[in-house]
Amino acid sequence: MRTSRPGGFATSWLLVALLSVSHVTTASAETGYDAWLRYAPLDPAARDRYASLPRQIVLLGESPVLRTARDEVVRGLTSMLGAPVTAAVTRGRDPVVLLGVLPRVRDVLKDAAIPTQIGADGFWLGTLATRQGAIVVVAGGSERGVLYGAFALLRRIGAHEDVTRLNVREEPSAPIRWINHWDNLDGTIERGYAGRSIFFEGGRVVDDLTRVRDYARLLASIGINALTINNVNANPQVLTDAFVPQLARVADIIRPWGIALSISIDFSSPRRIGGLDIFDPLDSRVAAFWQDRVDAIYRAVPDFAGFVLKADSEGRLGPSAYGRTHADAANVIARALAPHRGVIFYRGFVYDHLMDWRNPKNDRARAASDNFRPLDGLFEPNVVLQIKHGPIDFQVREPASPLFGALQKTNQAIELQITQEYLGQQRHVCFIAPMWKEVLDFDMQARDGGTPVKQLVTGRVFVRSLGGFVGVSNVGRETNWLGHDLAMANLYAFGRLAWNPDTTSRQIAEEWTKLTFNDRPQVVETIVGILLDSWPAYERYTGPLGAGTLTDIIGVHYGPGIESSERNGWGQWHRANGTGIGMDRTTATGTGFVAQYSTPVATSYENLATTPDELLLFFHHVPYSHRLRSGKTVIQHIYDTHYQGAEDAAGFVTRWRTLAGSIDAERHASVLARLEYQASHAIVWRDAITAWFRWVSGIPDTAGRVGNYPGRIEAESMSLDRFSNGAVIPWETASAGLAALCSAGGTCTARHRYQGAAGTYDIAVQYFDESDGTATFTIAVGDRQIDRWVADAQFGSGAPNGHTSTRRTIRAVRLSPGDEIRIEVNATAPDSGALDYIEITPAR
Ligand code: GCV
Repeated sequence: MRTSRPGGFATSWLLVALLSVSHVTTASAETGYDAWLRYAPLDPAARDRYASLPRQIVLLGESPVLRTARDEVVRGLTSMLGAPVTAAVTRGRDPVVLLGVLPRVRDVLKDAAIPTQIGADGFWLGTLATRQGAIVVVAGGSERGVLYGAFALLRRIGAHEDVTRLNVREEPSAPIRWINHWDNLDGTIERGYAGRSIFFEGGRVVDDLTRVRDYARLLASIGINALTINNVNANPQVLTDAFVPQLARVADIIRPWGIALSISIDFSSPRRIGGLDIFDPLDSRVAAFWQDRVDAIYRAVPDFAGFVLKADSEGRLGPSAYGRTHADAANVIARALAPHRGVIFYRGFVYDHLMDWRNPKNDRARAASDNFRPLDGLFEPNVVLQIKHGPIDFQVREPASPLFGALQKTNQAIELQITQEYLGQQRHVCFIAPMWKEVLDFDMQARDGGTPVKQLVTGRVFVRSLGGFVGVSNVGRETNWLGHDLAMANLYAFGRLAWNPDTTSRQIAEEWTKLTFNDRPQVVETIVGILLDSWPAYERYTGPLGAGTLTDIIGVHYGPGIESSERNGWGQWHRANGTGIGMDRTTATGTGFVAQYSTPVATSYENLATTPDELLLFFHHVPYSHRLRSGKTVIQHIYDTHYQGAEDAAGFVTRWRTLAGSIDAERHASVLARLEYQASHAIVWRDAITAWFRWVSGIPDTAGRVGNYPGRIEAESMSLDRFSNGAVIPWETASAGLAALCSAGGTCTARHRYQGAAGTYDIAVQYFDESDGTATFTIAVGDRQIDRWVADAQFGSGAPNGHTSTRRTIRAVRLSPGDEIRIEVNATAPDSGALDYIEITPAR
């Protein structure tokens, strides 16, 4: 503890003038909108611990960011302490919370034990004894630092930590802590799963930017300092004179939160909106175009942060159109930005999506290093290479991209995906921090002495001044931002890891849970437990041993679709065939990808014996009989983990149920609904993958589960009226590959005469909830209707398949031999109201 000498120091402040800033707390339903910034009123016991906390907030200096910091402290303390906290312009006899940038604070508190230096965006929180009592100081290395310090103070109180003896100095790990959005100007979001864009609608920035302001507040609280608001598959209109004033509106809203605006650009803009017939980066007219557009933006947005550019990737035009390099492309724009201190993020996600899949030497994983390693040292100082964390594309498990270790003279930032494109799209809980940590902590051995990815991307290893973290967030207009309340832990984790990548996943999960829900031990233990178990569970029932997420990779990337990755140019191949599975990426016999790592890392991945099991199939093609370290064969591992994963998902429901009454009813119910859905979709994954591998390998499950489903009655074997049997594509996503389709519309009926023992059963109805219409399902036992529901969810597909396969379970149904179970489906075309099976199991 460091406090000032007893007796305190002299102060010339006499007057206390209360400003109008004060906040009144009102109780409201928990919607998730405030996320971790709820500032829930402390219970009386906790409140007593903060009795000595000053109730007056004094701000040194004046600016939008500083005012934001002060107002946030007023708001947070008022709400948590349940007593008025006020902003004062000067200090009187009472203790205060004092906020300001370091030089101002040191000026005022002469002789106090305050650090002499704080890095940019850093802060110091201290408690100092003065003649007026203990004051709390929030000193920032910059105005942003003051804001971050304010949030840090509130976070500590929100988590019920002691603030009576503060002496904490924090600095962010890196200057780049950016969020990207893949929002389109028409209001849609590419890979967004929580409604339409909060930024755009109908080709324009939305009129009401309230949500943007509130989002900026959330981001500021976790240290984010720039926001790219439009899709990397960019619309060139963002650069037009008509659009720039709209950008300025967004910039004005987020600026008080210390967040600078950025946009994604289209490399062919000179031709598409610039009146040129060319976009060659070495053409002087093209350079002039970029300078003109950049200058126009800075006139409207003086603190504009810069651009993000996706070029020569997935059909986007780039420098290859003119035989130029990525450095040529980045540099022409970088030079336009440099006078304004702007930066350009050039995406390392460049690959050929039309690759010849028949060539065993072809490998998408090689692309980033093949493209960019030769250019190291050729980029302007304000270019940052933005590199996805793995060499493919946000799969459930990938090794760290070798490019992190290969660039010594180029700024780099790691791109992490918060939106759960390949991780259950926020319908499944999947806390990604542990996955990110594995990559961040991975030692690339780029030179002696340990070079984990986190130190490479922050610029520490090769002494780069620019570096850091970019997160693809894609929040939408759903009230709780990401659709699933628990998914917000990922946004929070991104910011906390960008601030300090040494923080553990558990620390982040605990902190987030306390702030988002409450700090009752049972609540914290349960939610943290679910969060930490969620990525391993998701991995178990989706993609094994580094083979990738076995989803429909050319579609919506959601449900299972095992062969979709094969025999096409997208390069997400797992090469599963009748005898084995995995990509041979070795130097000796494979694509040579492993050689892109430093020698010690490459040596370990080159050899089967030293490759970790969890990445085995990323690096090697092995027979299904290959034995893992666990002693299990690969095929049995696939069967076992898929059953285990589905059980884990079912366990999340049970665990979450225990929280009834311990957290608010609103979020308890909404998360429960998502977890129940997840548990049922995990069964779809389990069955699809195990059935497919059973078929392709010809090797049975030693536990006898695969292909053997007690209590299951296939729809196509029921007595059908107006239904017709149809093949489901891919076949493994329907039980026995078939479903009963109600394609003609109207009411279709499926009947089954129950012949089992009398008793109480759960009846699961497996059906397909297509996005192209609605279907109403009614189930009856005899003349007793036991359930009715409308299938109108949006899973991004209008066909029966692994995305749309959905389960409804009717619990505790009395059945007697001879009972007729009848399902009626009323479908509106083109929805086919498809039914897969029912499953009758003893009631749980
Ligand atoms: C924005 C993947 C996604 C695309 C995304 C692309 C990218 O391929 O599926 O939707 O495009 O990555 O990161 O550019």
